[in-house]
Amino acid sequence: MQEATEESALINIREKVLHDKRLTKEDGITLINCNNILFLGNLARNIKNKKTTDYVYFNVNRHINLTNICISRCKFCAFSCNKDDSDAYTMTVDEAVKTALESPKNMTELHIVSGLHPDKPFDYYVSVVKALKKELPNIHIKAFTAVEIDYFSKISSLSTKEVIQILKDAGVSSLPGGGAEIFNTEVRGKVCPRKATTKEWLDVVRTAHKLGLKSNATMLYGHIETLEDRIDHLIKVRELQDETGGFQTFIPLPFHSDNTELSYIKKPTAVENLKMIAISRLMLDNFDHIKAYWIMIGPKVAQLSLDFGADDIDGTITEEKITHAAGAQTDKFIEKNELIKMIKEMGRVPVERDTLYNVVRLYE
Ligand code: V47
Repeated sequence: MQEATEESALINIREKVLHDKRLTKEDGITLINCNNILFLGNLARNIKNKKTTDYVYFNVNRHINLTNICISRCKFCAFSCNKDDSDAYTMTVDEAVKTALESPKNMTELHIVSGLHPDKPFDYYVSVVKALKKELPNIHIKAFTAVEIDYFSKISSLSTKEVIQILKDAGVSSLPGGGAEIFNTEVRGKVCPRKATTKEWLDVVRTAHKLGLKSNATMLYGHIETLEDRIDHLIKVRELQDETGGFQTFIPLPFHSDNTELSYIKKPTAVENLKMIAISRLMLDNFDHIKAYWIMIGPKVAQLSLDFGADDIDGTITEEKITHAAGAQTDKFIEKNELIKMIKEMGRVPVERDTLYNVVRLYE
């Protein structure tokens, strides 16, 4: 009886999706409890194909983490440390520029996120951006999560709007999607009590979008949140996208627990990761792009996810620290040709993009 009810709920969901009707929270809960991953994959792939045809996007980018010293010390984070820890580091402006210059040929994007440093003033971050822009004027700087911007506002006594405007004038052209974690207040209070609240994260992003900066959104899943929390998170992101239209891509991030305070929790499985990609695609009907972050789900599952609704596999990265501190077994860097091969093997057309999804080159 229960099976028959579930089946009719899934048929109803399929009809809605195929007729471009928005899914409700209840639909989301049905999907996340559904173990028929081929059903989820088919439906999500259908939407991906409608939105971005055979194209699968990637870029040539480099991650830079200016400091790992962080006052937030979230329970899920293995990257952050205290000022007096032996592996603590903070780059000078010159070191940040030197790191950026050690980048792959034809790089189009620098992705910069850092810890919430107890002493560095907001001016330091502005100086880094200005120096990078001076040395690499054609590179798109995607920098600072909503959490960092909220923190800059608190340490500088400027409004978040002023902070964003100053960063934009210095050379920041979009925001990455990190720091969203999980929006459920109780869970957020347990895993990251000292960082921007859900409201603060959403407010900063809203302000950035209003100031003309695009951004991404993420969700960290597979820790202590419930399946319902995940669906609620997707709906909050969807509501803000209805309001601003400023999000480019959504990236579900599976929790890696090594060296964290939650190290007893096992990493989500491949099936769970594929399911989260598909459900993100189905719930986020107002997003053009869903990213399969190969660093966190692994290149093999990232490749499969192209049949589960993803249309972006991120970039070459060059040097990844956050997930590797938490036990990621993937490489820290991938060659562009490898990304192209992964996409082609799935019968798709690799599209090298810039951060704003302008086509740099098609590999047909
Ligand atoms: O904000 C931290 C998450 C995020 C762990 O915008 C962890 O294009 C798993 O946001 N296990 C940083 N995840 C990564 C990020 C990102 C990555 C790629 C592309 C983009 C984009 C954004 O990683 C953090 C946090 O949510 N995180 N610790 C961990 N142990």
